[in-house]
Amino acid sequence: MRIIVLGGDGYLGWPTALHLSRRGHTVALVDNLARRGYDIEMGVDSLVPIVPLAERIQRWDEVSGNRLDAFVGDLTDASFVDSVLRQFEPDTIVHFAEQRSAPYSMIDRHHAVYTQVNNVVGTLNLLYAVAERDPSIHLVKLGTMGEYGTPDIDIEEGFIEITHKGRTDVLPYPKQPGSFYHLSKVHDSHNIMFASRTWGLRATDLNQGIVYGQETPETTLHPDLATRFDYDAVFGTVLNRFAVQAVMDHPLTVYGTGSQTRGMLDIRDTLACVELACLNPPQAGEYRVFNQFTESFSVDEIAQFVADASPRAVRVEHIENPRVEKQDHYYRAAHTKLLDLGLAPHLLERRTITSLLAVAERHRQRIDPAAVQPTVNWRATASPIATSPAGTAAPSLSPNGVAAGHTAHASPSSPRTSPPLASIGAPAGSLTEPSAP
Ligand code: NAD
Ligand code: USQ
Repeated sequence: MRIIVLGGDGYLGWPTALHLSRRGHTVALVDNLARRGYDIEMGVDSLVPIVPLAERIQRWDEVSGNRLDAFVGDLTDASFVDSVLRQFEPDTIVHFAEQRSAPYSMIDRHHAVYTQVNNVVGTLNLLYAVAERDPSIHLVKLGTMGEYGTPDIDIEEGFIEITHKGRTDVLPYPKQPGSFYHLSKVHDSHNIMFASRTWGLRATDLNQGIVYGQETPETTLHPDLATRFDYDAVFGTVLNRFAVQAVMDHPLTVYGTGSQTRGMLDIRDTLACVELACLNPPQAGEYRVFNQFTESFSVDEIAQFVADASPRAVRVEHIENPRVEKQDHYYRAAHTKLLDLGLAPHLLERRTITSLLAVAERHRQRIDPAAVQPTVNWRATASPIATSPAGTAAPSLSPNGVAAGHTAHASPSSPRTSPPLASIGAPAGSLTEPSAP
C-alpha cells in the first residue's frame, strides 16, 4: 500500500512511518517541522535527542534498506498539499500533522488562533485535495478522546442512538472538549464527516487517548531513529512527564485532586491501531470513528504506578490545577472496534514504566528543571510563558507556524507555489531544518 504519513517528523508520526515502512508499505512523510520550532519558541527540547529529518531518513535507509520519501511543507498551503498527492499518488493518508498541545493552545489568543487555523485549515486543504485528486484515498485522521470531554454517561465510539419525542436516530456523540486544541479536533471531525457524506470520501477518525512510551521495535534499531520525548509542562503528556520527574527527584505534579480519568495507550499500540485502520478501509462515503485507547486511569493512579516502579523514593504532590476540567467524574468509554479488527494491546505493566524510567535515566543530564512546572493557566486569557533560554519574549509565529526567524524549513523561495520535495535520494540540502535554539 502507498501511504503518506502527515506529521511524519513528530513523536508519533516518525515511529508510525518506520513501522509501516518495515511492514512493506511504500511510505512518504510530510512535515513542516513546526514541532521543532515550538521547542525553540518555548526554550525546551526533547529529552531524547532527535537528529534532523534528512539524517533520520538516511539512517532508516541504511538500517532497513527501505526508502522513505519526504515532502517538507505546510498543510495550510493548499497547492503544496495538492502537489504531494499528485506526485506520490497514495492509497491512504495518515494525518498526524497538527498542533497537538492543549496547554499551547491555551497560552493566549495568538496561540489559540494559530492552533485552530493550523489544524482546521490544514485538514480542510487535505479534504479538498483528496476530493479533487482521488476520492478513493482513505483518510486516517488522528482525533482525540478529549473531543468527548467527561459526560456523566457512557462514551460511545463516535455516534449515539438518541430517542427524542418518540423518534430515534443515530447521531454524532455530543462533544464537550476541554481546550482550544481539543476544539480544533471537533471542528475537524465535523468537516471530515461532512466531506465524506458530500463527496463520497472514505475516512477513519481515530479518537486517540493519551499516548505513553518512547521506544518502538524500529526506533530502537539505532539512536538516530529515536522519536522525541517531551516532558515539559506544555508538550509533555502525563505519564511521560511523571517518569522524568521521578528520575529528577521532583515531586510528581498531580493537578488538583488527581481523580480526573483518561483513556491511554502504549506508543506501540498507536502504530498497530493506525496500521489496522489502513488495512481495513471503510466504504466510499463512510465516515467512521474508532476510540483508540486500551485502558483508562486516573492521574492519581498513574502517579502511583510510577512511584511504585521507581527505584528512587518518589513523592506525589497535588498542586493547584491550572486547567479547567472536571476532577471527580464518571468515565466509561467504549473501545471495541480496534479490538474487533485484531488489536492485541500492550497493557500498562510495571516493566513498561521501568523501561520508560530507564530512558529518562539515560538522558538525565538533559533534563531542564525549569521546564517542569505548569505555566499555562486556563482561567487567564494570557499566560506568561517561559520562552527561549535567553529569556526573550515568545517569538511571533509565522503563518506556517514556525517561530519567526526559524522558517528555514519551508521552501525559502516560493513556499506557496513550489513545495519543496526531497527524498533520501535527493541532495542532502533539500531538507532543511530550523536552526538550533
Ligand atoms: P507532534 O507535535 O510530535 O507531531 C505533529 C507533527 O506535525 C510535527 O512534526 C509538526 O511539525 C507537524 N505539523 C504540525 N502542523 C503542521 C502543518 N500545518 N503542516 C505540516 N506539518 C505539520 O504530535 P504527536 O504527539 O506525534 O501527535 C500526532 C497526532 O496525534 C496529533 O494530531 C495529535 O493531536 C494526535 N494525538 C496525540 C496524542 C499524544 O498523546 N501524543 C494523543 C492523542 C492524539
Ligand atoms: N496532568 C497532571 N499533571 C501533569 C500533566 C497533566 O495532573 O503534570 C493531568 C491533566 O490535568 C489532565 C491529564 O493529566 O487531566 C492529561 O493531561 P496530558 O497533558 O497528559 O494530556 P492532554 O492535555 O489531554 O493531551 C494529550 C495530548 C493530546 C491528545 C490528548 C488525548 O497532548 O494531543 O489529544 O492527550 S485525550 O486526553 O484523550 O484528549
